[in-house]
Amino acid sequence: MTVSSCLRLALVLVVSMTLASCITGGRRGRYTQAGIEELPMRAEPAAMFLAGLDTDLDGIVTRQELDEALDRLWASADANKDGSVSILELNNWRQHWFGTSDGWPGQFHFDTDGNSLITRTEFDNGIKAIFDDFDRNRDGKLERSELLAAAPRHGQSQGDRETDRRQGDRGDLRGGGDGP
Ligand SMILES: [Ca+2]
Ligand SMILES: [Ca+2]
Ligand SMILES: [Ca+2]
Repeated sequence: MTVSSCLRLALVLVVSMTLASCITGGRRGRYTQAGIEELPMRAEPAAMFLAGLDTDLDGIVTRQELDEALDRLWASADANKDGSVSILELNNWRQHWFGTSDGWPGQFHFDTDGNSLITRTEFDNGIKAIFDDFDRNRDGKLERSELLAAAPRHGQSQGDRETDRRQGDRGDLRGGGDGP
């Protein structure tokens, strides 16, 4: 075997191994050459929702973009146009915008007086509270980094992680009673 054919064989092996690691590496964490695991990042449903409000596509969601979206968001939530959002309407809206009607933010995030109807004021306040929850540096803008979180570690549920993040960031214990 000549030197050049050895080199070619080595190149083929390296490419094959790289492809195999791409295929089998999955999304479960990747390892650097030093063997350090780099955890994948993920976006919560609420973060995906907020990212979709970046109307000028500059990669940053501003408080102004949020405020300008409120009318359209309300129109999409109050499906029967009776001036309030029922729990059924809310769950349909959450399913559409968040991809799920489970998890945070739930009914009582919006329905703060607990009468099973959400007024426009409650709705707007709930949307703004989602924004504020992610605006970690309180500058009225959401950069992509503020919308990301590390994926849960093995054995930690998404719900555990969301609770951890909110307790860690806000120092509060909010989250009870918001379940489906
Ligand atoms: Ca923007
Ligand atoms: Ca309604
Ligand atoms: Ca911010």
